[in-house]
Amino acid sequence: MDYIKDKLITKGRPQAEIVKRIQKEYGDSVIQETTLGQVFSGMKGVVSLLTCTSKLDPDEGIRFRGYSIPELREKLPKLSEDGEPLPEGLFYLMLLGELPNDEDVKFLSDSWAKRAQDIPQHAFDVINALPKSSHPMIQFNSAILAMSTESHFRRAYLAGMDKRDYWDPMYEGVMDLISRLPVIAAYIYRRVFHDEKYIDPDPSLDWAGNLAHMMGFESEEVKRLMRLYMVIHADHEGGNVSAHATHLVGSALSNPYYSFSAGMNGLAGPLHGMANQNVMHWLQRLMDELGTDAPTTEQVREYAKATLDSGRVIPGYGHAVLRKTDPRFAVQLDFANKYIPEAPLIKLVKKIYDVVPDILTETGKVKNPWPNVDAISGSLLSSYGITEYPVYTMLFGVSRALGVLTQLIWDRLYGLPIERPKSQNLEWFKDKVGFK
Ligand code: AMX
Repeated sequence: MDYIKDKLITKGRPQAEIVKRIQKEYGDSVIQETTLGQVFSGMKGVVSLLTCTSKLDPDEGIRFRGYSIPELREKLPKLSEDGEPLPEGLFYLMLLGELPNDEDVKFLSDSWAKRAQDIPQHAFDVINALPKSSHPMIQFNSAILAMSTESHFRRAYLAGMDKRDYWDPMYEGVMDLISRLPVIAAYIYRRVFHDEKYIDPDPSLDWAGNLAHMMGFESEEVKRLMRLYMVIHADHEGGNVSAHATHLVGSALSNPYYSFSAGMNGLAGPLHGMANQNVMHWLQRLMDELGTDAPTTEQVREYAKATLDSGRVIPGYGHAVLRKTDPRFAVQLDFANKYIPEAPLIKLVKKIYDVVPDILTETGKVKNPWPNVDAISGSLLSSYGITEYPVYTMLFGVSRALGVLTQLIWDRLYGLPIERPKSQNLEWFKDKVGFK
């Protein structure tokens, strides 16, 4: 019996009623004015989405259902005292809005391990049909789309389902999809980088620990890192590209596989999730050009300036919302300082942190000169032996599923309609502001 599902509908029904009532009774209330600048800068700050899983404060960073990352590290269940929180616990928190206990987390670990056993063979065939040289995100997303043949939602919709029940097959599909992503990701990793020497899942392991195991990493240290990585990348409010794309496509009642695939296409962009891979290329080029992994401050400054002068961005720095150092960067730095302070890549990350914010500030246009999550995540993975940069965004994607797919269930619980903002041509904007 899936008691989580029972809890979800018990909490979800009254919330859905509020959504319906607030729209009916307060639908004409003005909540915000929008400037042309906001529209032309990518709708920054325009409140237009209803999201319950997490909230991003520009100065403080992300909170998941009210809990900051340091609080989650303290309050979510772990496997051992010095371990990191289990992503299963974060999923439970985002889904139900309450902290889980050890049994809740164990229930999810077991349930996901079981659901992961039924991946259709054609998902692997689709991966195998692609050249190994194709980016892991191409292989990952192709497999996600291929698995949509299994969609509960699609079947139930075709059979004729009551609107109020949409959340139910959505929940089932989301649980299947989340459970299967680590298997798919590890398969791609072993296919591309380890001569197709695949490793079977171990159903006794937790979700993130199993991912490390299937990738070929058996040490508790790597499993601990994987749990941290999976927790901190899970969600970042509703308006970021991967979350918004998943939500938008889901609003057409596309099944969770189609919806999540849309999100992953967005995550693969260099300004979003692909930044973690690009940071590594940027660091690698720096080390290659200078012939050292310990450059001087002056050398880093020159290298960063040359990047800006050639019209490129410094990957891993800046953010559309954040205006301070990303707490997801800070927690990884804290982890690295605790366990691997002498790792050359970590020392390099710190040197760059000392130098780059000032250089970005000097440009006079970068709104946030501070590091984001991607400035360190690849260096951390690499220092632990996961040295293949192209898989970093895929690992980000496995984690991001937790948040955006939880929200997708809530979208259907809330009964949200198809999304359809208004667009206008340039003439309209010119007229509107009296452009001369
Ligand atoms: N290096 C150089 N220039 C930067 C910069 C950076 N790291 N961050 C911002 N800028 C530039 C912008 O390109 C823009 O230049 P323009 O006016 O000539 O077009 C100007 O500064 C103003 O941009 P902004 O308002 O500060 O940022 P934004 O909201 O438009 O973009 C982001 C945000 C993250 C795309 C941008 O900071 C960036 O490109 N960073 C590098 C890529 C990166 O790390 N992305 C990962 C973000 C986190 C994630 O999603 N995983």
